[in-house]
This record gives sequence, C-alpha cells and structure tokens, in this order.
Amino acid sequence: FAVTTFGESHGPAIGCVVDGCPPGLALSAADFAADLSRRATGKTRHTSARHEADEVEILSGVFEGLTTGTPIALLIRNTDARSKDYAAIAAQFRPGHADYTYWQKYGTRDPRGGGRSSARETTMRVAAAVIARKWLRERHGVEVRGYMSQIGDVVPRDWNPDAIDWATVEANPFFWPDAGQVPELERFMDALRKSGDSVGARVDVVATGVPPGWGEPIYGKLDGELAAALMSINAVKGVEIGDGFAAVAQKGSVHRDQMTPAGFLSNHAGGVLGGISTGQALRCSTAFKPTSSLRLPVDGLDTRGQVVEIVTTGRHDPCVGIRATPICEAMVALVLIDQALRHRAQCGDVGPVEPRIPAEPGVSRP
Ligand code: EPS
Repeated sequence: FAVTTFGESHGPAIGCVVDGCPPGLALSAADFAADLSRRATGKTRHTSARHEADEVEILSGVFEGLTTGTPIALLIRNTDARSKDYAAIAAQFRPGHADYTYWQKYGTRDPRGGGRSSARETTMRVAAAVIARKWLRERHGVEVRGYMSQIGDVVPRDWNPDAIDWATVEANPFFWPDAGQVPELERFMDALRKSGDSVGARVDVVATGVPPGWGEPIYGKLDGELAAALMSINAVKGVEIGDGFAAVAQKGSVHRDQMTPAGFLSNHAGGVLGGISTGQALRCSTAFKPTSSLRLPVDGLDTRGQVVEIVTTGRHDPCVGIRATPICEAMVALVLIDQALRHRAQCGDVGPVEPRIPAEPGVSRP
C-alpha cells in the first residue's frame, strides 16, 4: 500500500496516488469529508484562517463504487490560495523554516507559500488514510484514534489515559481529552495569537484491534515504520513508541509487560515487540515544534546573503499541532494497512497461534 502526494500549497491543486489498495472496498467521495474536515484550516480562530473546500475528486481506481485494485488517484483543487501574502518574504529565509534547506537542495525558490513544505500537503495523507482506515476497520476491526496530550507546557489534568473519552476529544477544537480544561486552552491560544508567537504540541495515537503478528522482524519493523511515517509529518521533531524515552529511567522488572492468560498486565512496549505487533493497543506519541512563520520580526538572511528583517504575514497556524491529530492517525493507519497486507502475503496461512493473549485489560503509563 504505497502513497505518493503531489502539489503545492498555492498551486492549482494537490493530490495523491494510492497504489496497492485491495479490490472490492466500497469508496465514494463522501467518505473523505469527515476526516478532511477534522484536519482543515479555518474551522476555529485557533488555526490558519485559510478556507479551503477540501473536496475530493476520485480520478481512478474506483468503478461502480468499489475499488478495482488499480491505482487510486485523488485530487483536491486549491480554492483559497493567496500567494501575494508571501511577496515580502519571497527571497528571504524564515529562520526555523525549510525555506533554506529547499534552497540548498534545489537551488531554486517557489515563493508561493511553503510550496511543497507547507502543511497543506498533509491533506492528501489524511485523504489516502481514509481508504486505509476503512479497510482496516472493515476487515480487522482496527480503530486508529488520537488526541492532543500537551500544548506548550499545558498537560491534561482531569483525564484517564487508559480510558480516553473519545466524544470529549472530538467535541473541542484541540482534540483535548480533558473537557473542563478547554476554556483554559482557548485563553492560552488567544494570548499566544495576540503575541504573534507560536507553540509546540504533543499528539498521542492509539490503534486498537491490531492482531498480533503485523510487522517485519528486521527491515520494516512496525515501530520503525511508524517512527519514519510520523517523523515525515511537517514540524515533527520527536516520536515515541509506548513509554518511549521514559523507558530510559525504568527498571526491566517494571518495563516488561507481564503476560497472563487473561491478558497483558501493562503496555509499556506500546504494542510492539521485536518490530511485530503483540495484539495490544498500539501507542505512539509525536512532538511538534512551534511553527516558524511568525509576525514577530527577526533578523535573518535573504537569498543574496544580505541581513534583512523578516516578518511573516499571511494566514498561519500558531500551533500546527492543533490540526495534527488526524494527520498522526493517518500516518499510523497507512503503516498498518501496509503491514497488514505484507503479513497476509507472507504468513496468510499461519495463525492464530495458541496461546493467544487477549489485549491488555488496562494500559499503564509511567
Ligand atoms: C501553512 C501555511 C498556511 C496554512 C497552511 C499551512 O497556508 P498559506 O500558505 O496559505 O499561508 O493555511 O495550511 C493549509 C492550507 C492546510 O490546508 O493545511 C504552512 O506554512 O505550513
């Protein structure tokens, strides 16, 4: 299950090609609306004010409402691009932005917004993952869900990470698991937006229903592919699987997830051992840096190497992590469907093998 995307933030359209989708999956343009809307800009005052329609056209790979097994091409036309916002910085490098590295790599500059480096590109990842999530849900009962677990230095207060209330998460613009804290986050973001600065965030994803056995043992480990997939999202600076970096301070006697006939007693491993799923909930956490397109002036360089004052105008996200929950879910789903199909191809006749331990009764965290 391979995905490639194309298009620039301010070009005429963005799109993707999904290759390797099994035939016979019911798919229509309407399937994409909900997830694309969860990710979209312009829904609240806390994200970029750009209003894109984000309507998917299916160009190929679907006949009479069913996938055919041939490449699925999806297209979304950009309807609210405004390249003139970028005129002032068209020949400047925003500190902390990919402007400079793209320049060094390609020797050219696409001044239309972030071009390929814009988070606009993540739209197509979410669109491609709609197909993956549908197949995973229908064939395996897999559900991939995420929530924001930190914004700046604010963490949820009144919540149980082992029993996330998904209705609460979906009912607020931050995908935040603690409903009572949402007004505080609104005030936090309002103050941040007025200040012209930006802030980072952390997004957790939990995939349930993943059977044991998905993943490759050495190259293409499930956790390795998840890390690469999540790290490939714009602005990501860190990925953890299970307890992640907290495992450094744990004793082995604590970290090992004890197995009983009734289930695992904990899930420090995050549902992966040796690159292969255990059948427990898959747990990933992703760190987003504060975005670099700021109204606050800073000295920087232009493409001639001259020192200039850089101020970014336009419609930007003061915290790109706010819209990142559906994107992280998408990347996890894309890895899972690929691993599921690879597992089916190689080991389709094997298993389930006894003893098969049920998913853990509860998920423990450090
Ligand atoms: C983005 C900058 C803004 C955001 C964009 C991501 O776009 P513009 O180039 O129009 O200023 O609106 O996000 C989207 C358009 C989107 O659909 O996610 C950036 O610099 O990453």
